[in-house]
This record gives sequence, structure tokens and C-alpha cells, in this order.
Amino acid sequence: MTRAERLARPEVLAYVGLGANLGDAPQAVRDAIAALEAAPGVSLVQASSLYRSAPVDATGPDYTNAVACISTTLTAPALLRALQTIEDTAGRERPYRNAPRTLDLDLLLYGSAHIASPDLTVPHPRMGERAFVLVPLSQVAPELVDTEALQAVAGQGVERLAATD
Ligand code: A4P
Ligand code: MG
Repeated sequence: MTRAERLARPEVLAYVGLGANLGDAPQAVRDAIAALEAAPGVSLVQASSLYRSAPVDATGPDYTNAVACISTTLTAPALLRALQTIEDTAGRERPYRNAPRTLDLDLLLYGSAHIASPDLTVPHPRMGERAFVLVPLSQVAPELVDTEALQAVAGQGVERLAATD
């Protein structure tokens, strides 16, 4: 992409789900929000509070989760690569699917795009079933989350952390 094309790219509003359940998970999520803010082509619009959640379809310690709303000039594949770079910097390893992790960054929504490529599915295919996504998402973008969807996942344990945790 030429510099002129890069400059001309429109801003897209996107939502990123953050999760961690190894090490100091709340700090890993805070650091990741700062890394998102610092990433080229990304500006942070709003981050949710941090939430503690029981593992869903996974084992291991409780997770810390959050959702960040960003504005970006990156394409969706370039944004995914930027997210994976932040995961790698946090020491992310992938021994098996849904293994405990130091940091997981999922692209939940990229504008109104629907993407189904081998490496990227947007909207994130499991976001609608997960309280650890819907509850923080409803904090930053209430218009994007149906009350019925929130009620359907109300049985999953999600607890807002105090700012000092
Ligand atoms: N990929 C495809 N679409 C996307 C997308 N929209 N965002 C591909 C991010 N990545 C996407 O991801 C595997 C591959 O998915 C990537 O190479 C990318 O090309 P990964 O992060 O390496 O592996 P993963 O995290 O095990 O898979 P995934 O799909 O992120 O898992 P899930 O379904 O998101 O589940 N319970 C609680 N309480 N909190 C959690 O945060 N997270 C999971 C992970 C399970 N249970 C949890 C939590
Ligand atoms: Mg992931």
C-alpha cells in the first residue's frame, strides 16, 4: 500500500475482545489496552471495565476480560496481525485450542463488515453466546447488544472488577 493510499484510508470503528487467565491477568489486559492505543493506525475510543469470568468451554483459572472500542485505518487482516503481535509480545503460547493464555485478542466487529476468510471470521462467531464478551461490550456500546441476548447468558458468571484490582 502506498503512503497516499494509507493516508486516504477511512477510519473504521472496531471492537476488540481481550482475555487472559495466566499470570497477572488484570495487568496483562491493562497493558494490552495501552498497546492497542499505541499501535500504528489505531486509536482507542473507549475501553470497558475489567471483568472476572469463569472459563467457558475451557479449563484453568478464572479469566479477566474486557472489550475495547477502537478507530482504525488498518484493513481487517492488518488489524488481526497487529492484535497477534500484541499477543506475542505478551508471551502468548498456543499448546492446544482454548488453552489457558497470557493474552487473547479477538476481533469482534470491524465496522459493519462480514468476513469469512480462512484466517478471519467477523463478526466473531461465538461472541453472541458469551457473557464475558456481551457484558463488557454492552458497557461501551449498549446499542449493539440486545437485552434478550444478555438475558440468555445471565447464568454465566461475570463480575466487574474494582478499578484497583
Ligand atoms: N481467527 C478467526 N477469526 C478471528 C477473529 N475474529 N479474531 C483465527 C481473532 N482471531 C480470529 O486463534 C486461532 C485463530 O483464529 C487465529 O489464528 C486467527 O487467524 P487463537 O487466538 O490462536 O486461538 P484461541 O484463542 O484458542 O481461539 P479463539 O477462536 O480465540 O477461541 P475462543 O472461541 O475465542 O475461546 N472463557 C472466558 N471466561 N473468557 C475468555 O476469554 N476465551 C476462550 C477462547 C475460551 N473460554 C473463555 C475465554
Ligand atoms: Mg483468540
